[in-house]
Amino acid sequence: MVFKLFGNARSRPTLRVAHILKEMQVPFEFVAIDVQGNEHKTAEYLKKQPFGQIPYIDDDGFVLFETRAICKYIATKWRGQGPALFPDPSDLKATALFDQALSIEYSNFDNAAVNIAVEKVYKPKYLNKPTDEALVAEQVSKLEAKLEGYEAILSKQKYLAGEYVTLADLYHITFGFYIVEEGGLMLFTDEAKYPNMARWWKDITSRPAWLAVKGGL
Ligand SMILES: N[C@@H](CCC(=O)N[C@@H](CS)C(=O)NCC(=O)O)C(=O)O
Repeated sequence: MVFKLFGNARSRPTLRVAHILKEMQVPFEFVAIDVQGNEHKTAEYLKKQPFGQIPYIDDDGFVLFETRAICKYIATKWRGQGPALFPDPSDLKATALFDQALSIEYSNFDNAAVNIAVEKVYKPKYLNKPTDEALVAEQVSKLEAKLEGYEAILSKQKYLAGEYVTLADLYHITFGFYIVEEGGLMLFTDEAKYPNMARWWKDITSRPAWLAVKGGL
């Protein structure tokens, strides 16, 4: 049975999974969930995703939610078909550095990036609600306080876990893209301030697999 991705055609978490499917060259069927009609809050849907969020996947009856877990599953199952997006698990130190990079994204980037994306893009564009500029300023300074750390790492190596791109780098695209391309904020694309982060951002966002899905499914 074909791999199914249930979500929304323009939702960033859905596109995170679609991106990794493209990276790993996995054919899939996209199944649209009626988010406007609250399909993701129905009893039927909650059996698949108990938190009422999109996306989830069904791989021949195997149901999984949480995008980071889904992406790791895809990158593991089809390892060898596409780029190796995480180190060989038998390499203890490379795996530890990969876990560190994953934690960097989740601890230092995700929360502020989601909040900025919601305020700058999601509310005005999709909910017809005004942006809370004070909240944006607070979240931007929270994120900016972390960018020197990124710059320090990326001045010594090409990617967050070392010399090869991993899932940890690619997870940043999900909400980083909203901030930069739709929200119009420079932050980590400012070449004068963060030359290595800007170089890294350009690299990860020009991958053909991302370009294939970034406009939606
Ligand atoms: N941690 C989840 C986050 C998914 C997520 O934020 N989904 C949003 C769509 S952009 C959602 O379903 N929001 C509806 C809600 O939380 O009620 C993941 O990575 O899968």
